[in-house]
Amino acid sequence: MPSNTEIAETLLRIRKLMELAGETFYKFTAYERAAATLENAPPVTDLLAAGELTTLPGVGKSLAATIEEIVRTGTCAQLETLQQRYPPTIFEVLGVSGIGIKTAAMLFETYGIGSLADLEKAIDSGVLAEAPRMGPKTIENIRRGILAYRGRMRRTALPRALVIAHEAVTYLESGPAVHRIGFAGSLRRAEVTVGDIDIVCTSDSAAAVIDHFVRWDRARAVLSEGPTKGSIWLEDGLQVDLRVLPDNVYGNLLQHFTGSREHNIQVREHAARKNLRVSENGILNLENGDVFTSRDEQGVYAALGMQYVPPELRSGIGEVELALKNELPELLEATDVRGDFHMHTTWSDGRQTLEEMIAAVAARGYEYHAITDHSPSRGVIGCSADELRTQRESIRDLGDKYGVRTLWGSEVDILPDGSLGFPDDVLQGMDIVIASVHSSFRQTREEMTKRLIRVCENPYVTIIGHPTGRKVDGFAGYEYDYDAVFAAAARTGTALEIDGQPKRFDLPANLARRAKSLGVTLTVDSDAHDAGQLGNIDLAIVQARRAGLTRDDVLNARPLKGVLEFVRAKRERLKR
Ligand code: DGT
Ligand code: CA
Ligand code: CA
Ligand code: ZN
Repeated sequence: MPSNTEIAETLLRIRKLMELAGETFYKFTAYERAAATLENAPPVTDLLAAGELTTLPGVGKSLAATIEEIVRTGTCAQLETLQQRYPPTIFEVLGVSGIGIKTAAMLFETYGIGSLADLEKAIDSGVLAEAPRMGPKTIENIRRGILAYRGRMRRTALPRALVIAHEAVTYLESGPAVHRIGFAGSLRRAEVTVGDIDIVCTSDSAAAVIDHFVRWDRARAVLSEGPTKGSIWLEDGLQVDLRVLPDNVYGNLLQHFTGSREHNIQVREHAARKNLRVSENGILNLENGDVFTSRDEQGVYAALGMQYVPPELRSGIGEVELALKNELPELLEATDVRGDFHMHTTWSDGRQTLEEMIAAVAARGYEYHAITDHSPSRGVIGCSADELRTQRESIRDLGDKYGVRTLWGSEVDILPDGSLGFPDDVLQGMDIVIASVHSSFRQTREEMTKRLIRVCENPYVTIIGHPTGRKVDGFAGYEYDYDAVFAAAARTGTALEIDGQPKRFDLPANLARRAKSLGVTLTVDSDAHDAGQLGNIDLAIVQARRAGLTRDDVLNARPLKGVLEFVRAKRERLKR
C-alpha cells in the first residue's frame, strides 16, 4: 500500500506533466492542492476503507477516483498517458531553475532535450545558444541551475540544516550592516527535511550584506546576487538563500518567505477579499494605495484581521480558517516541558554513566526525568532485571544529589506477539515503562496491529516509544492500523511518544495530530544516548507544535504529581 507521501508525489508528477502539456492553471493546481492536503491527512488507505476520501479539502469525486486508482495499481491512466508523451527524465529539466515550464516544453518539442544530460550536451555543443531567447546570460543561469539542481536532488535533514543555518547567521553577523536576522522557509516551519536554507535579514545597506554573504568561504558557487537577495551553493550542493530589506518591513519579510506556499496562497486569498495585497514589502490597500508595514509578524497577521499563526502550523491544512475564527491552539512551548522520559546510560547502550546523565539532566533545570535503559534484546545492548534492580538502588540518591527527581524505568522490547521483554512483576516496580519495537519489523499489518494493541492493554506500559519505527532517511516504519492502535492507546491511557532523535522524528507531526484527535496523550522525549543528545527534545517539541499539540496534550508538560497519577490511573483501570 502506498503511503500518503508516495501518493502525493504521484499527484505532483501528474500536475507537472499537465502543465508541460499545456493544461490550464485551474486544472493542474487542483492536483497540487490535493497533494498538499494528503501530506497532512490520516492515511489514505484508512480513509479509502471508510469511504471518506472526499471529506478531504480539495478532493472531489474525480480526484478521489484518481487517488483510489493510484492506491490500487500504483499508477493511473492519466499519468500513463502523459508518460507516453514525455520521458521520465523530463522532471530533471523541469527542476532546473532558470528553465520555466514553457521553455522546457519548447526545448523538448524542438530540440528533443528530455534530460539533464541532454541539456548539458546542448549547452556544451552550442545548440542551446541557437534556441530562441537563449542569450549568454540565460545559458549561464541554466548552467548554475543545473549545479543547484544536483544539490537539491537530496533534501537535507532538519537537524543538519539547522547547524549550517546557525553557522551562516554567525558569519553574516560578523560582517557589516546586519540588523535583525532570522530563519524562514521550511527550516522555520521545522519540516523534517528542507530543500534549502532560507535566511532573512534587515539592513540599511543590503548591498554590503549581500556582498559579504556571497564571499563566505563555504560558498562553492554563487547562484544569484541581486540588490535585495543572494543565493549560494555550499560544498555539497545545499543552497542558502538570503533576502535583505529595511527594518520597517521585517515582519512582512518573515511572513512572506516563511510560507508554506499553500499557507501563503490562502493568506493572500483572504487578503484579496479585503482588497489588500500582501508582499514582502508590506500590505498594499488597493482602495487608497496605503502600504502597511510591520517590524514583526504579529503586526502582519493582525493587519489582515487574523490570529497570529505560529510558523510550525503554516502548512495550508486549515490553520488559516482557524486563525480567522481565532481558534488556533495554544501550542506547547519548550518552557512548558518539565522532564524527559527517555534516555539511556552505560548500563545499556548509552555512552555516559548514570551519574553523568543525571547531572546533565539536572543542569537543564528539569523537575523530573526517567532513566530507561533497554531490556535484554536482540537488537540492542540491554540489561537484565537483576541489573536494573541494582541500578534502581543508586537512582534516587543520585537524583537527590543533583536536585532532580529521577524516575526508575526501562525501555522494554515489544516481543513479536506483543508480550514484553520483562515480566509484569518486574514492570510493576518501575515508575515509568516505555515499550518499543526493536525487532520483527516486517510482520503483516494485522499481526502488527494486534501486537501493539496488546501492548496498550498491558497495565504497566506508560508509553509506546518511537511508535512507527520510521527512520528519516530510509525505513518507512512498520505497517499497522494507526487508528486502531491510537484508539487503543486513548482507551487504555497509554501515551505515545514523539521521539526527538534526529534519525527518527517519530511520531511524525501528521500522525501525532491524528493521535491527539483520537484522544491520545503524547510525550516529547530526547531518547538521548549521551548528555549532548538531551537537546534532541527540542526537535520533538517542534514536531509536537507542528502537530498542533498544546500543554494539555503532553504528559511531560504536567507536574510530577500528574505524571504519577497518569501511571497509577492506567494500572488501576486495567488491574489484572
Ligand atoms: P523547501 O525549501 O523546499 O524545503 O521549502 P520552502 O517552503 O522553504 O520553499 P522555498 O525555499 O522555495 O521558499 C521559501 C518560502 O518563500 C516559501 O514558503 C514560499 C515563499 N516565497 C514567496 N515568494 C517567493 C518567491 O518569489 N520565490 C521563492 N523562492 N519563494 C517565495
Ligand atoms: Ca527553503
Ligand atoms: Ca529558498
Ligand atoms: Zn528504542
